[in-house]
Amino acid sequence: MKKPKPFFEQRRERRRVLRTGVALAAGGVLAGCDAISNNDTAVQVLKSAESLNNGLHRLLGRRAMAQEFAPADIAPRFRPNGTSMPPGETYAALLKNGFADWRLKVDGLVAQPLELSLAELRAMPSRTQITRHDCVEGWSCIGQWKGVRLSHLLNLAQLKPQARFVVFHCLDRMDEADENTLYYESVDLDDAFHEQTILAWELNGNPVPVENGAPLRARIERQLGYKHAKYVHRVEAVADLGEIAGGAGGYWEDQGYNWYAGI
Ligand SMILES: Nc1nc2c(c(=O)[nH]1)N[C@H]1C(S)=C(S)[C@@H](COP(=O)(O)O)O[C@H]1N2
Ligand SMILES: [Mo]
Repeated sequence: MKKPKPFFEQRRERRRVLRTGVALAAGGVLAGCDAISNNDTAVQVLKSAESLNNGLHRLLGRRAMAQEFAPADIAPRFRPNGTSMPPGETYAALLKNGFADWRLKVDGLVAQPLELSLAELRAMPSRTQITRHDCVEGWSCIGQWKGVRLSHLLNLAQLKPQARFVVFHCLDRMDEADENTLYYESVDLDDAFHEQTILAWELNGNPVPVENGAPLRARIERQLGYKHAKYVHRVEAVADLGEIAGGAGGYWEDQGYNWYAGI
């Protein structure tokens, strides 16, 4: 059996844990949450701070991190799937001038709607992560993504209390002949505020290629591939999903896929 640690050492350790918990609670930061989830004291501290920080409440839900990989694991080419070039004039025009006229809207149930250029998004604090993408069709691919945390945008826009989901509206039509088949996706606030949920503008050190969702695509690392909306141009906060398109919360969900595709 292991010898118990002297009392002063235990106390020092406990103080350190408490401090970490308080810092996390104050900042609403999730880094290292995996490590603290096993610690009752830290979890207690986090819980007591809920009333102070509403955003943190949601983080206590499904906050475990997806595995991150080393640069050596990055695939030479990130295999594209689904749309690889959105059809139509609108996207062609945006692409032609390097997305200078492109804007991301953040609206719906928010107090402060946002409209942001690519340059403005790039100037925001960013997160870089090397993760594995898992498609339901049975393939995986590892890539490095850089972008703004969705939580950062939602905090700027200030979600209204009724907001329960975040919808990603995309620029690509799935059926070229049918105007009403725009790709879209949605997540709940657990995934929206997850540390690794980002809107990425960079893949493997370069601007996101057209085939992978230029200029901006979602990374929802705890979910299967089809949740990772490409060509995102609008983020909408809603109370329920029933009014949007087929009502199931996403293009593939409207065709029968599961809305919750957690991995
Ligand atoms: N807008 C849009 N997003 C999309 C798709 C799509 O066709 N259009 N395909 C989805 C599927 S099924 C997968 S596996 C991934 C593929 O991303 P990739 O092309 O970067 O590999 O994007 C997802 N997001
Ligand atoms: Mo997929």
